[in-house]
Amino acid sequence: LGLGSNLGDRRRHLRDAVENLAAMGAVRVSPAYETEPVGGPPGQELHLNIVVELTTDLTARQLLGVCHRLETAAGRVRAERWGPRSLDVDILLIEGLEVDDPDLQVPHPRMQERRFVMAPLADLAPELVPPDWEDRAQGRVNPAGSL
Ligand code: X6L
Ligand code: MG
Ligand code: MG
Repeated sequence: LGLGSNLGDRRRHLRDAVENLAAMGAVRVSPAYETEPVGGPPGQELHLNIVVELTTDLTARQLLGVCHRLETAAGRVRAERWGPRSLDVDILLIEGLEVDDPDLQVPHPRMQERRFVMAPLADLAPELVPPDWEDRAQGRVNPAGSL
């Protein structure tokens, strides 16, 4: 899972989400990165991004529901597309599964273009990132310690 926040108490939103995910299964959490906004309207605050590995019996659909519930719990309001958000939780990869539905694509089709995804993913699961990912990813990121 890729998690990000650029509104309000970013660390708090990410920590609360990880705590809730830990009730769904075993979690491993990447270091945090402070990241330049990619896409979306100009003038946004920096994001705090992490990647979380969750070992769970949930289906992909159930997991998507959990992601949306966590966003709502963090007070996320749907305003402009790709605008500031208190919490974003995206499914990146599910071991042994591919999904290509309109509302759910796994693996996430654009994850390799985003440094804010690939940097924490490379820390957490280096076997999952291609050796040349740094050449293709966009957006500056800076290590921001652990959550
Ligand atoms: C052209 C058109 C090039 C659109 C890029 C890239 C759009 C990424 C949306 C794009 C384009 C996104 C985060 C973020 C967002 C985040 C950081 C998105 C969705 N979420 N930037 N931008 N961290 N640093 O979590 O990823 S909006
Ligand atoms: Mg996202
Ligand atoms: Mg999302």
